[in-house]
Amino acid sequence: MDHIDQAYELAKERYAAIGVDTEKALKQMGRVRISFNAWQFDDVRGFLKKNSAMSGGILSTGNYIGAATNPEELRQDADMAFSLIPGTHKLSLQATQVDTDEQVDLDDIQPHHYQNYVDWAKERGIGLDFNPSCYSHPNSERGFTLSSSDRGIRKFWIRHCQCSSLVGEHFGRELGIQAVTNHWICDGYKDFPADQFAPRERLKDSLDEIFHNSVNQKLNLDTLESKLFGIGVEAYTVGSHEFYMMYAAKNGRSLCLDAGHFHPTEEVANKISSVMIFSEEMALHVTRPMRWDSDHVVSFDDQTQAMINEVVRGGWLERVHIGTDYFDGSINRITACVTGMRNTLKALMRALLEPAGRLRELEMEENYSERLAVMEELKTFPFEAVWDYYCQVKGVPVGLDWLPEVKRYEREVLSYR
Ligand code: RNT
Ligand code: ZN
Repeated sequence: MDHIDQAYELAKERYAAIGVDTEKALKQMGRVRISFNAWQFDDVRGFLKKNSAMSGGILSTGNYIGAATNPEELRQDADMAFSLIPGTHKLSLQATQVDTDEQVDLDDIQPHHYQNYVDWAKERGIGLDFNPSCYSHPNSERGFTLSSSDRGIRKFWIRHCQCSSLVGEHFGRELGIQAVTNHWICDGYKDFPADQFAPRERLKDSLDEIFHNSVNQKLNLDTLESKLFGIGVEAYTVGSHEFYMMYAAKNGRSLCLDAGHFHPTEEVANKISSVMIFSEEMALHVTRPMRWDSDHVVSFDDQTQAMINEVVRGGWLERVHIGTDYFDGSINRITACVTGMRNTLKALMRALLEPAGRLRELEMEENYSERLAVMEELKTFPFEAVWDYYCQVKGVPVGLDWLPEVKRYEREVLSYR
């Protein structure tokens, strides 16, 4: 027995003593797919046109070598990164990451423009998610897309979102893994508006049109992502949390909660149960907001842990679609992917190792003293031995052993781009 097995056996006993079955947790772990945001690999640029300027409040900063400049490079990077992450996951694509020689604009994207990704994913058992890209385009330059006062612009983005859901549906059907198509728009005002109502009314009408002939939600779940503020839209964002919450409730749609899209002291973890009482499914964007919606690489931090804990405690691993959403161009982008994904999975591992039943009993008995004591003690339980063992069983490097692989890839591949 090597030391990883030994450490695992000891940890298994420690957990068994508080009523936690580590073997069961490992099995559950293996069934969960986390959706990685492909836009970490290309700095949210996409492949529609060369050197397009970024607008719409999302911007990846930094100029570390090796950003993916075409779909092949992107898939190569994803292959590299996924080989260092335990389990089989999903890749979430932006509409701008088209893979075609055809001249195509966003209002005319078709499933076949993404077929190479489907073939790639199928071979590997990977799932695919999709995102309309309502930003960095001449039709978003004036700051409004689905809520624009210009009927032509609105129409363009309505068609884009309709096409996007169809691409998602194609992914779901082809891969046999439900896709999530997440709709987010950048619309808003830098300074205080005189009319907060009209843009929201237009957004509502646009959404009604998009979902009029809704795609099969079992194949593709459409989610709506709110936001509080962004660069250039500090005063007013059309698609606010309240707006989408009401829209989703009234129309039977699903929400996506992004950890960076609320007041910095608000806790997204605290919102999940409220949504899940009324909604069959929802999505999460796991990210790290530093002082604002900065989209830093996911850290193994309290906010992430709290969100994942909620999903596990509620028993919603099948109904809450967990995805990452961050972009950092100042470091090796493979390192960014692996670190953020492994951190999300560590949080999942730790959440699955909670003595959930016991904690709930204590709560029912109003024994809050013991609840606190147990929760605090758990923080130093040997979860890491179970995690290491999981990595070993899944055939990926344990601990920091994945770093030399990324260095080699940087030397042999990224440095030639
Ligand atoms: C932006 C949203 C959205 C984007 C991606 C690129 O604030 O979080 O999810 O990050 O669509
Ligand atoms: Zn997001």
